[in-house]
Amino acid sequence: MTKKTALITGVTGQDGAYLAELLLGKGYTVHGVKRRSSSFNTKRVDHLYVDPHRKDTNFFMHYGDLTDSTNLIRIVQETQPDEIYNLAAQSHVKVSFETPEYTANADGIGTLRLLEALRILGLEKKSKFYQASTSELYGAVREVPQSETTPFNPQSPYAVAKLYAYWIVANYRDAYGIHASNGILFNHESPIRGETFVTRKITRAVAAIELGLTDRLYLGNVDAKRDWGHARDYVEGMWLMLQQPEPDDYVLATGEMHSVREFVELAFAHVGRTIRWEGAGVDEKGIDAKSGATLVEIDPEYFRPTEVEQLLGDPTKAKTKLGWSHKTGFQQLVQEMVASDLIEVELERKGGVRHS
Ligand code: NDP
Ligand code: GDR
Repeated sequence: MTKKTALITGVTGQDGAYLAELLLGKGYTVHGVKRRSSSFNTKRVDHLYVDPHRKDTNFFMHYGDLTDSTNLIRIVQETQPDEIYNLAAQSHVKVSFETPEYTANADGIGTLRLLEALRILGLEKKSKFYQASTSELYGAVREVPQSETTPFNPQSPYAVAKLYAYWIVANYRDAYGIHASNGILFNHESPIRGETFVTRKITRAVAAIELGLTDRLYLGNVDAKRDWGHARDYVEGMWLMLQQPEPDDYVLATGEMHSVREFVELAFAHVGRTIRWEGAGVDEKGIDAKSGATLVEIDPEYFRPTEVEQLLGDPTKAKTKLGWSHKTGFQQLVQEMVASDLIEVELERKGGVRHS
């Protein structure tokens, strides 16, 4: 059998790194799109990259940007992928309120640019397409839990941009017969999660507090609830979607929901600390039950103009049709992230703590 070729946009992100590793393990040739940056941005995939002068490498990177059509067309032409995974995005919900136009351009129109590249190059029947859709589409939820048939009600410029991407993928599937699927993924995390997302921000702070590098963690809405899984499990689901004879849309989730508050409590519990909550609203504090020290404070700076209060996925369709289900539970996820950050923060000790 000939080797399959995959193209991953957003290869330098959390999911890109896990997916590249998964596909290389399956014997794929993997091409990743990375953005030009004035500083190094390939930390998550450096371990996969070998000198391109060596003949045995299966992993290649190309400079590119979802806001640049001609460059996307050139990369798709050069790589002739069997599978395209469109993971690139301005993926931070709060940041999307500050950069709404850029977010629409990269996350919404960027998806159209890639689909058009397929059409322009006549690859509609060759290249299967995965779109990184999101549970944020459900926004102010209209039913609990959310499945593939739950109506969307987006609550941020990010979610609205992703709504465009979701529908343009569905439209190009119907109009041009492209094998294009939306993975509607609920939050998934890992030790390489971006440091400004709440889970990683918490586990880094727990490690920094434990190592005496900082004394407290500032958070926004600690009552928000999410369905948190592990990125390692979710990239498996992405791949499975493109192995199906027919394209379709699938929810990937754990079917379990926890609050940010619970995440904080569990993360501190892994270093032997019990959090007691005192006060209310912006004056609420998380206190170390033993020492009485304030470890968590609320900073309204982290509130969003419109918030998504709760998300809970129903992964029944993925289970039935793809044979997919999550393997890593909530406890294990939090434990793995705290353990990893204790090591990482210790290594960074010399350079000080980065606040996200
Ligand atoms: P990350 O933020 O970790 O990674 C995003 C990637 O996109 C990075 O490689 C980033 O490059 C790249 N990127 C950003 N803007 C552009 C651009 N204009 N052109 C090219 N590349 C760009 O996200 P995740 O890995 O967590 O998520 C992957 C995808 O899945 C995203 O589309 C996200 O919106 C979506 N998603 C994520 C979920 C999650 O819980 N993680 C859940 C549901 C959907 P750089 O490294 O240079 O910043
Ligand atoms: P989310 O993830 O918005 O769900 O989007 P994030 O971790 O940013 O927020 C989750 C919830 O925690 C609350 N929160 C805070 N969030 C951040 N970032 N920082 C804080 O200090 C803080 N305090 C409380 C938020 O208000 C929110 O309710 C992620 C991204 O990966 C998207 O790209 C993806 O589409 C969705 O998950 C599914």
